[in-house]
Amino acid sequence: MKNFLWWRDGVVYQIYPRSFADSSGSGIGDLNGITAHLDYLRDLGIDALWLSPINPSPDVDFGYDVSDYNGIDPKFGSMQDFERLVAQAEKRGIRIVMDLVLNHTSDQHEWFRQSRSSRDNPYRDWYMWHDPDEHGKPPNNWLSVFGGKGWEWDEGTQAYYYHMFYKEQPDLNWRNPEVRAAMLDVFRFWADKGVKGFRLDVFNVYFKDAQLRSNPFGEIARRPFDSQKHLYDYDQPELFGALADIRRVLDEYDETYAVGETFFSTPEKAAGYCGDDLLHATFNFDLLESRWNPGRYARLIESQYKTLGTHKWPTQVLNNHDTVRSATRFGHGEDDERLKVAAALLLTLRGTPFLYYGEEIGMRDIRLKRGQILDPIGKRYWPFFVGRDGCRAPMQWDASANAGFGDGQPWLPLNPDYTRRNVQNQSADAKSLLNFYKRLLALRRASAALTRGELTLLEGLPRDVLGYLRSAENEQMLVLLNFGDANQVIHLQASSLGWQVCLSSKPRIAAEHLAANITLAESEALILTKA
Ligand code: TEU
Repeated sequence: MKNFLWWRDGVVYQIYPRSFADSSGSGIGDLNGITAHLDYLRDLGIDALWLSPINPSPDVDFGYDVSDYNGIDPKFGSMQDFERLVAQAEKRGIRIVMDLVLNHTSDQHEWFRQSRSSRDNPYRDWYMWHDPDEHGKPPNNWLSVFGGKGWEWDEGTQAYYYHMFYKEQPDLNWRNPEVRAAMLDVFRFWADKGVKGFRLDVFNVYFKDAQLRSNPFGEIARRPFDSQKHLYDYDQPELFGALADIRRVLDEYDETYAVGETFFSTPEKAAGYCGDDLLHATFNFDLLESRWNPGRYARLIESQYKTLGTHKWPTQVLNNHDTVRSATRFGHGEDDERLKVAAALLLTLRGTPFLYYGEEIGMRDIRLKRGQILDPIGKRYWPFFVGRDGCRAPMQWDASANAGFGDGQPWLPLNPDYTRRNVQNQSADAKSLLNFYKRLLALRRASAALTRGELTLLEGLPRDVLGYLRSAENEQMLVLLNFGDANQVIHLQASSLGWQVCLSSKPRIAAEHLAANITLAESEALILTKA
């Protein structure tokens, strides 16, 4: 395809490094494990790998508590291993996207150790410290997302510090110019190593209200954090300046991209953070949060288009490391037919698709007993919320011991279905979900319409069917997705005759010409092209 721009036309694959492949026998996945599977990823047809954090971390939040931004955690390997991964990936046309967690550090980061050591330490103002009021209370009512108050008392210096997540994840003070400068250096450090993209963890939380005003209360919610209206602890106007600084650094490099994880924001605000001098894109979790309902998807697609306009580029996500897997949400027992429909949706909408490891083989969540839960929010909120371990189980490569993940006892239990559901079995089965993903990815890669084309929703389809047209540069693709469990007849209008089959999740002859009436099988994903 002409003018291929990787972050617009390509597909990103998220790896949770602990869980992908373990080359050392430690039970924890590592960088050399990823490098060993690069041919698999190339053959799958992806363009970039987003690695969940690989910086040194005490793992209170499994890597999302960073203790050194310019290092590699030894459990994942060395800097040489990382450089080899970047080089080997590049040879296969795969870019590396780093996950930068810049809202907070670990409490073990040297900056925070210094900061808490005394009130006059040069790093003191790098974090959000505040004196107690006359009753010994913190300055406002802000809460931690992960439970309890946002302010933690520090005995040593007799002051509070703020943490939006765990108390071991103190928030940086982005109003301090030294902090901002240090953060820009983190981007430069990794971009100099050949990293082509950055996923910014909860970037819209970097700035909090300068006056530290209390949030008003909203509706009662099970999780206390959700019962406040978050007017003051995120989405503050100063953020725009910081994003512009980040973008200026990225623009010093070639095709270097940033996608922000907008945390509990509105689609309008998320769109507002994208632009030629801001972020390239922000995540949209519409698909991930939506029910299995074509009407609902149609409305989401429409509203995405409306909020982003034609210039800002969407993202599409069905899975990530924080959410119950789509296969668990939509899968019919062992059946993967619905997952093929979901895959076709993800990979034919306008926007950059993000896959999550194991999605391509329909990995289901693992179920843990209470005592096996490792995610601290699962421990804290069980049984209302069991945490995020379920979607983080080891990748299922084959039917051998430990599913081919590695020689050591894996850090989380395997899904026992790995003896049947694995990469090796699905590679050998022409009808598998994995092979459907591969065909979709190959089709998408060759098609300007499916990547950067305009999207028009089709009207008047049966209730269970979602259909849309993608068109670009004299190429037209028609996507018909049957979400239901019964056949559906689609009447194409005379003007739209002349379509032929490009790809289907059901047995059909490629290039078969279709009549005015098309019968879609139950859970069929059908992609047609204008003959
Ligand atoms: O996630 C933001 C976040 O806190 C939610 O997605 C959260 O997981 C969900 O609300 C559960 O209730 C990012 C990371 O993706 C997540 O893994 C980190 O734990 C978090 O930030 C803190 O860095």
